[in-house]
Amino acid sequence: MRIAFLTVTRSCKTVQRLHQSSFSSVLTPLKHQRIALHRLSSSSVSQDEKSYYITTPIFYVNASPHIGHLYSAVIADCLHRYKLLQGFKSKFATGTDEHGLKIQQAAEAAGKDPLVFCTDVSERFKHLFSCCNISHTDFIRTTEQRHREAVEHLWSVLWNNGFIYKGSYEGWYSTPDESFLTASQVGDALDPSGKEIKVSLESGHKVEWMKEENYMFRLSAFRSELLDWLSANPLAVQPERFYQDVLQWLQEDLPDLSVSRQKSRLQWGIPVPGDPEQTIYVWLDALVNYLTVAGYPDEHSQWWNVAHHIIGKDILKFHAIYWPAFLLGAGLPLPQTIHVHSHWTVGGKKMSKSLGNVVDPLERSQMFTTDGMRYFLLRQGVPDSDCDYTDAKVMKLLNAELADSLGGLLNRCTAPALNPAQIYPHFCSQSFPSEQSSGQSRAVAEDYHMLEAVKNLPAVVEQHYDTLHVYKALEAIGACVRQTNGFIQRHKPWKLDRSDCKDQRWLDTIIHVSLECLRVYGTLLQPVVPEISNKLLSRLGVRPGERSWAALMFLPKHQGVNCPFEGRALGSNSGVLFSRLEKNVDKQKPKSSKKAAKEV
Ligand code: ME8
Repeated sequence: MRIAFLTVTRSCKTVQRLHQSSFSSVLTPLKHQRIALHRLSSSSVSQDEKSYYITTPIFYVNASPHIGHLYSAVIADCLHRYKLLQGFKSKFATGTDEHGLKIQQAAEAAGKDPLVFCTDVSERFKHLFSCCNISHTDFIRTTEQRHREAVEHLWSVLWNNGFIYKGSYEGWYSTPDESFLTASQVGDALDPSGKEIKVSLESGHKVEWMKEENYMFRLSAFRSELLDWLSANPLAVQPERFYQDVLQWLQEDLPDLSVSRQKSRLQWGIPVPGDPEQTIYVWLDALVNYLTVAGYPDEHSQWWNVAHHIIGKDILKFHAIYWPAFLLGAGLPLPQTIHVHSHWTVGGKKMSKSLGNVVDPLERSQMFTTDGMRYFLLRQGVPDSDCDYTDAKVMKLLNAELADSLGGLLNRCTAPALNPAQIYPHFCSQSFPSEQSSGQSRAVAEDYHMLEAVKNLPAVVEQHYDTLHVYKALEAIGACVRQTNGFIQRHKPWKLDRSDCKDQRWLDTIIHVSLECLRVYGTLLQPVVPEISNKLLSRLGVRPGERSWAALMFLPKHQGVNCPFEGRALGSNSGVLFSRLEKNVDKQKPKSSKKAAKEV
């Protein structure tokens, strides 16, 4: 790659909006200014610690959404709902990435006007997200005017700060990745017709040689600041293995980055302010979406200071190197966390149209229910490593954990045979004293272990939700659900003699404790399966204002505190919690839970 430095004077439309003087090459004072700003941003987090801003990547509109896209959205939605339950003010943004060569070519191939083409696919993403209860507070499209203004503004700040210069780029470009590559990132391959081609070693996509005059960003100037940022913030990129990847990349060549294309090649994008012959590089354009939603260039700090990105591993370099460098160049704070997740494969292979193995998330949500699909993705998806999708796995998991285990537990506690009055029964401290003792106690050591596990569960789940190891949170909840089922199984309340008042008190106590467990599970599961949790909590008679994290005190009677639910009527029965799925699931009628049918 060869970079020529040319001197350019130009006018910028948005420059007048800035109250900053223009720097050209004064990197050292700027570095201090930027680090000071970053410190300021870190300290301002504590001033406004009850705000949280979550983003997903904005998705390309060259093809319909697949389960990978839904996965990112579901992770973000789970985090957003969790923060709201904790009392945060949470902003949650997703959207579509609509500019660039890839979209221009896709619209051309479809014979459509690019904006019409983008609107059509963007609507498919919106529809999917609304069907899957993705509760985003903003859906951004990069073709919107508010975004164009934000991009133009950021460009002008970078220009004024001396980080963009006019030069020329010669090197490899991958249109499917919209990415520039160095020689070491490119390898040889054969296309389907046997022709020799060059491909990106990372994505496997075909690359082309390009040589163009365009604008360059001084990425090379930011290596040490990026390293400083990472070493001062070891949790900035999570999980750890991806943090290590970024550190590794920063040891390698970090050439300046081309940030525009000639208009003759790329028309579908935002023109460079003051130079309509150049179009802004789609990744610079796309990354700014996070600022646009935060309100940039107007007041944006309330949200921008508490930004957390969720991304797939494929776009880590753009988010953990280019994006922080752009932000540092513009004197803006860096994101708090970049949460990275791995990929879904299908049949052990990358999803692709040519292999015909793309899984349609809308169709699967209809087959397995929205909550079923959400639960599967979050229960089976592991951020650190790729996971393989099959319909059989979905059915097996949902039947075992939602229909049998959780649904079975609810059925047992609410079945008229055990709970004829349909209430949250009274707890008897003699039958189940807070300390394990002999006397009239009917509880055994395992029962106390279960109580301990459920009491600690909110803290365990909180820690896993915070680090987005949702599968571990669900694993912990699942283990407790099994323990509660074991508790009922052990004491067989259906065998108790209800004409004996001691037996009746013990029966009520078993049901009370089990309902208390279910209340905790229902509350903790809200971010993952909002509909099932709502059904569960409503059936228990837990009111909307009683479902927050703050209301999670488990078994208050054991702590000498009054239980507000005791004696309260259960909510109405609106059917099984989760219907068992059968083979040919879409053709089957729902069936009730196995355990419920067998044991109660
Ligand atoms: O890269 N498994 O958009 P994109 C899990 N527009 N997640 C997957 C996945 C898979 N197999 N495939 C995709 C772009 N994803 C840019 C982003 S952001 C400023 C611009 C998810 O449509 C994952 O989050 O190719 C990945 O990073 C994203 O979709 C890429 O979506």
